Amino acid sequence: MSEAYKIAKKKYAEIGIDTDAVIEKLKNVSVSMHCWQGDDVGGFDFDGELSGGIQTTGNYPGKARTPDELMADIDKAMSLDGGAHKLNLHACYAIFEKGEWVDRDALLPKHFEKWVKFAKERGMGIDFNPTFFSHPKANGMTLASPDEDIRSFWVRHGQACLKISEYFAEETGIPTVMNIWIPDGLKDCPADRMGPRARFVKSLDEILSIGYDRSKVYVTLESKVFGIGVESYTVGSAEFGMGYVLSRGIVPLMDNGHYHPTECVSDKISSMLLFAPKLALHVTRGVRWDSDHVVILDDETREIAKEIVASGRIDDIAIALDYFDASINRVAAWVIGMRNFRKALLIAMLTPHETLKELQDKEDNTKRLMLTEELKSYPWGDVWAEYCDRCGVKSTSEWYDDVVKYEKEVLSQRV
Ligand code: RNT
Ligand code: ZN
Repeated sequence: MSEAYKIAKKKYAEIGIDTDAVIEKLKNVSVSMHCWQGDDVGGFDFDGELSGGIQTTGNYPGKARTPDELMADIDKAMSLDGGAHKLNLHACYAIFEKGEWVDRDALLPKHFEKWVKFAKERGMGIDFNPTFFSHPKANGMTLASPDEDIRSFWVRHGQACLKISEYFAEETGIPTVMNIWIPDGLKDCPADRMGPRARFVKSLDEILSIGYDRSKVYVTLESKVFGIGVESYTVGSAEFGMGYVLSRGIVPLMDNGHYHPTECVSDKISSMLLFAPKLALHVTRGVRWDSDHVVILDDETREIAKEIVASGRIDDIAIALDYFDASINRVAAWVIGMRNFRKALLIAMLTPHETLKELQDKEDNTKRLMLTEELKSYPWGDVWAEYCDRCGVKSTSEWYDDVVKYEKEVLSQRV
């Protein structure tokens, strides 16, 4: 235990915070790591461009090209972020035997056997996402399509994914979050806004109608404000998402890159928690038109973490990361984002929320503001260093040396 930690521990004890207890709590918070940062959302089932209004820019060398490469990169990244993890997969990451291939509406649990083995060996659960983009049938709308062949194809895909999600939960013994996000929308002003949304409701109902074990699979629906090429109208808007999930008893998923720039997910969490028993988050960083930059330790990231912790409902919130940057070392991108969100959670756990709440309720807003600002220079960095130590990971940028070595020995060989 470092001298610096001992001093920090004392300082936090003075405001009623037990840093040892915080460290233990933080270790157990599971962050779902998105496999798609490792290969620019490429997947293994189709060669072709990423579609659906999302885009990965950059061509930093070393992208994972095969399941084995992606698994090795995931291992490397997870080993540099102390604490519990889940693995977040997309359906397009199905692994086929040589010569075998099935379309997305025919995917089976066996196409994910290798992922299950990978997760089980590491004691992790798996989260899952049907892939309603980067596919020949995803050039226009998917679950909201006016073309019945296309719409029903995607409904079958959603149903197949529900069964695969159940398989993940059964195999790992940990519930699976299955997140539905569709890119459906229109570039220009719609003549009919209601029709596609009504079809989306119908499709979602059809997916859920096959029945599934709600204690094992949490189906979430992710809304969005717009995407590239669908600037004027997004079928799965925020109001659509909220209405659907609350009426069907499924779980809302908020991605903080999916709202107008002055809207904050941190302000939405408490409202959602008052009406939904569970909540899921995609933690990301929006920059202008892009919703998927690497998570940094900015004010909104900290505020989201604060709301999660202060709500007292952290166990009801599924935390996942969602970004993809191909312009920097992809493993480092994962690690930077994961460590930043964990730091944000740590800072939130080191905050005397009860004291601050009391001040707010007493309307002593001056003292509340003073204390909030003073806390910003409390020695959370020393607690972070101790946390990393206890998790067996490096606390400073030294972890980066590992990534540089990995780049030299592994990533740079991928040519
Ligand atoms: C897209 C959504 C969605 C995707 C992933 C790949 O805007 O955020 O969550 O990023 O499914
Ligand atoms: Zn997302």
